Amino acid sequence: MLRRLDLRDQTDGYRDAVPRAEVDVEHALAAVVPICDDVRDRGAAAVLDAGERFDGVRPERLRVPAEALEKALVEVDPAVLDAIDESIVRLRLTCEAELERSVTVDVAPGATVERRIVPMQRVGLYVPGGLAPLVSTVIMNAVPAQVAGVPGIALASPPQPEFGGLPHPTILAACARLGIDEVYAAGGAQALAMLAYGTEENEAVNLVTGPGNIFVAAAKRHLQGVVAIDAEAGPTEIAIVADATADAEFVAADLISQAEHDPLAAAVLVTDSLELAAAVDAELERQVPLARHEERIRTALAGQQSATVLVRDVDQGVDVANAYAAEHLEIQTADAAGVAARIVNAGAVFVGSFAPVSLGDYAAGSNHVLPTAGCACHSSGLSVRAFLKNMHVVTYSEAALRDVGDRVVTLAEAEDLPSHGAAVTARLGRAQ
Ligand code: HSO
Ligand code: ZN
Repeated sequence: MLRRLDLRDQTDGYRDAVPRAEVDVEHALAAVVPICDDVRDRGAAAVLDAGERFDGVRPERLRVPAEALEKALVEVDPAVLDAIDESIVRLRLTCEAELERSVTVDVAPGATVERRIVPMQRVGLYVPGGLAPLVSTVIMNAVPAQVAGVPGIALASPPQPEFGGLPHPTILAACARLGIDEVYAAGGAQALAMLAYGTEENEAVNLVTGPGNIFVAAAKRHLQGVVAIDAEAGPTEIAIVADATADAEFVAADLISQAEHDPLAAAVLVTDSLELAAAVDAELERQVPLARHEERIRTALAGQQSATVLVRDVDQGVDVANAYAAEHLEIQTADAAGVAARIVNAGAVFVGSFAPVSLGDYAAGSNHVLPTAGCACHSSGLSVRAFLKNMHVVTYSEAALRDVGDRVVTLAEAEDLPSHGAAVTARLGRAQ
């Protein structure tokens, strides 16, 4: 099911050799820009019109009424609620530990610079509806925002025809559980534009986060500048570095788990063991027909973005994995922790046989909103940090300014900006 890519003789150039999906965000921009412009110009009506066109339903209002959130909470399966709660608790623990604190530095006597950490004031969280109601994505977006202390959190998710134009009830239940009451029934590019520009029904936000399809990614690219964005998420990816010690059944199950997301999802096995590669193939043949979303999975595994990459040894496997910079990387080798320590490019790393990616998707305590398409070489997954800004707060006494004033004047002169220096001498002159 997986094509083979033999890199055993190759010693460099892995970045170009690894399998990649061709995702043409630029092309999607052509479709997305008029939608965004329409929302900017006509507000809520444009969001509702686009929803009717793309989601097949026109809710009465964009804002989900409080009663609908309460109703979803009561109606959702208690076992789902319990799992949501556990997921929240674990992620919150991680987020609280990651929360950066403000620091004040005494630069000189009477001179301090504080690095003050402040939360974004309003953020928009996007939760796709698409092929699956991603209730876990509500948690992954909302918990870091809440731990960061963001006072205004809005969430948008597509209206669903089978639920009377509301977002999926499990998504609403998760919002209610998290205490998020500003929820909008809006999806795709129109939702992003709604959050970015604001409409008569909603106030604009400063940052939009969350995954989505190619149109959501294109909308993020277009709206960047109007709002900050976390990253342009592409189709999900799993790479597994595995040697002969790996369990083929686990490896195959994990590849299938992410292929289940999307026909464009990428599943990449990197191994130095021909025996393991063959055993994983056999396991895929056995497991894929048993999967509920068999067709989607088959398409993803057969796609050019998926492959078994043969390497000489685990060392080369590490180099290939770092070049690929997978959204999710599993290490299923002897001394998995030692191998994982050498990984520098991945959205998240899952170490050993008992940390499958789907654990991280739901309840590991890690975040599942992660950089895709090789962006893990420069970007990080969603975390509290995305919702925080740091601001230098400068406090100098008169004596402290006097102490360094000459230097300021000298540098201002050197830059031919004497009025800069004059702002200092005005103070020092008068004080004497
Ligand atoms: N693997 C996806 C997230 C997800 N999986 C949500 C299941 N639900 C991207 O990290
Ligand atoms: Zn997943």
